[in-house]
Amino acid sequence: MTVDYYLYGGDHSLYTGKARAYMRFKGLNWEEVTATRELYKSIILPNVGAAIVPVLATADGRYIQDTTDIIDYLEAAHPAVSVYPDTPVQKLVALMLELYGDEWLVIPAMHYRWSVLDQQREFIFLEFGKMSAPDAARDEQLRIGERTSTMFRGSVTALGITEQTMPAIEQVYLEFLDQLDAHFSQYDYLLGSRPGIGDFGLIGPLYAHLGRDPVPKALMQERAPNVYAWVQRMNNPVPLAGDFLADDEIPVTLLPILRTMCRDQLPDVLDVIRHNAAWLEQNPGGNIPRYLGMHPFRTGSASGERVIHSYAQWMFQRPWAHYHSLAGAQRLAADKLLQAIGGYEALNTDIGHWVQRKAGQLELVEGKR
Ligand SMILES: N[C@@H](CCC(=O)N[C@@H](CS)C(=O)NCC(=O)O)C(=O)O
Repeated sequence: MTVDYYLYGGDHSLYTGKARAYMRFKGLNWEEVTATRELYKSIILPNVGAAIVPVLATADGRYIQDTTDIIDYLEAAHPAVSVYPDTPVQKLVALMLELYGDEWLVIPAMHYRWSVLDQQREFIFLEFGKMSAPDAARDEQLRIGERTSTMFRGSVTALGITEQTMPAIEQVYLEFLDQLDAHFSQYDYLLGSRPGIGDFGLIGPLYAHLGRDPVPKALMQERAPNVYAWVQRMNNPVPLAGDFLADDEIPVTLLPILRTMCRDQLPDVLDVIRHNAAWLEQNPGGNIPRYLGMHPFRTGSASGERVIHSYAQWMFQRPWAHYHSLAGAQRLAADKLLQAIGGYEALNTDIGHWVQRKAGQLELVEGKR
């Protein structure tokens, strides 16, 4: 291995964009490898237990899936210039925004890829085709892309994207773009001049889909040029540069974004936790299925049904555990922020059944806090 790490992924893959931006910022000695059909068979499936990207391969033969685990593994190996703020409230906000990017902004990302497919069909199918079969002819790639994207295309309804919810999904996304644009007109990154874990969470949906697919990219360039400029900075960072704001400051420009997250996403996550707990009580010691049916959700003024994604609990446990590790003045500062954004109750909800990831599979299992 001439490099320290390989990252198997793809240009149009949401989560590859998160890991890529992180690895560039850390200035690591690594290479990105397109996850072709052959690599899915020979490397990804046998080592990860599922057909999923991105996957990090290390020089000592480890394969790590899940961008959060990839980032935490690399942070431990390369601690200089951490992407985790070390002050209490900034760390809480960064972890919450990672959760928002990873698990909620997937909704507008998938909407603006698949609901407007008639306006960007060739681009999208070609992207999928090029990844599976980089050496095939263009027509063949289009055919392959149409086939290999079927699962993603078909997941739109499960994500809650329907004729009823689409107007609200768009409205909430446009408000988000305006709010984030106002923020990035003043700051290079979410919490200062250094990208943190929250920025890496947001870049997933905001690059591969919303900042790259033709229709939403044009929308972002037109409506939120400062967000588009941040997408470019995230993809071409000055490695290891910058600082988080002094004195644990949270820019007020982030508050409306955090409020929307608490209003829309946190009720969904708390319900996921209830479903995971009920499942574990019925199936002690089992592997929690990735999807546990459908449940009601709300976004903006719309309500609908979406899949119960058991994994969301694992992501939520990160800000939750951080918050519950705080005491004294630090806890009070976090409480003040949570009260201001409507997240106090959610972060103070007890988690009866802790979950954890297990190597070689995507299904969570019950774990110890
Ligand atoms: N939480 C995972 C999500 C990865 C993920 O969903 N990757 C997509 C492509 S961007 C995929 O391969 N999905 C296939 C699947 O979920 O089965 C991470 O952070 O890596």
